[in-house]
Amino acid sequence: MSFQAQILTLYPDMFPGPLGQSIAGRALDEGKWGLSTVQIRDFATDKHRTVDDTPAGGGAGMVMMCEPLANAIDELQKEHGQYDEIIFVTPDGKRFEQKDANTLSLKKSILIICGHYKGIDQRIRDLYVTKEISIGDYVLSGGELAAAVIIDAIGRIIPGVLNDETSALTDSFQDNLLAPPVYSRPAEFRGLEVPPVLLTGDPKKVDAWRQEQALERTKTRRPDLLK
Ligand code: 6GU
Repeated sequence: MSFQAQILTLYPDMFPGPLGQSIAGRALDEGKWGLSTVQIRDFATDKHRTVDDTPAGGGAGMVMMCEPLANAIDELQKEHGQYDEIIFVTPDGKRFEQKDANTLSLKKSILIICGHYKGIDQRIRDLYVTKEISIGDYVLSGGELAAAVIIDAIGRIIPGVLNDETSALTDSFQDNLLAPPVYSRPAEFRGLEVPPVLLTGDPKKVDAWRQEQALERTKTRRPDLLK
């Protein structure tokens, strides 16, 4: 198996969720990549299985404690060996982009830590975490959806997962351009025609049109990508 993701979470039932469907889901069923979850609470040390505590210095909210997370990671690394990356998903992480998905798709094994409440004790970040990733400038109630987004973006570009091998290379963002518009049949629908160049059967002309449209779309919608 080329890629293994393990997720440390308080909500393992959120997985595989959407990752069990569609292209990535089929590849998961076929064993082309792997996904497993570990319940952080199983590594709590008291009889109430406590995983959070009040913030040092006071203030609102709760913080995920060191011990359950450290015990979980230690145990997993003992069983599994070192991970290529230990990722903490957090709104204060580095913004996730296509190139990060590309890089991560080449790894053999990653562990993703999903936080809740006000976050996790900084010492877990200092001691274990190799990458901190945010999926955008908004706050989710926990890291699980962010982890699913990241894994979906990775899963679909793992070699052998897409049936059309070249398809991932023509996605939006792969060359810092948005994808051009696409059409299928019929040639006319409610008065709107498929651009005639797409019906010429001339691949050079089609490519040139797509390139031009991609550039045009990027200029109007995402000029920041062209800088
Ligand atoms: Cl990675 N986690 C949470 N909780 N919220 C987010 C996020 C991550 N990325 C953007 N918002």
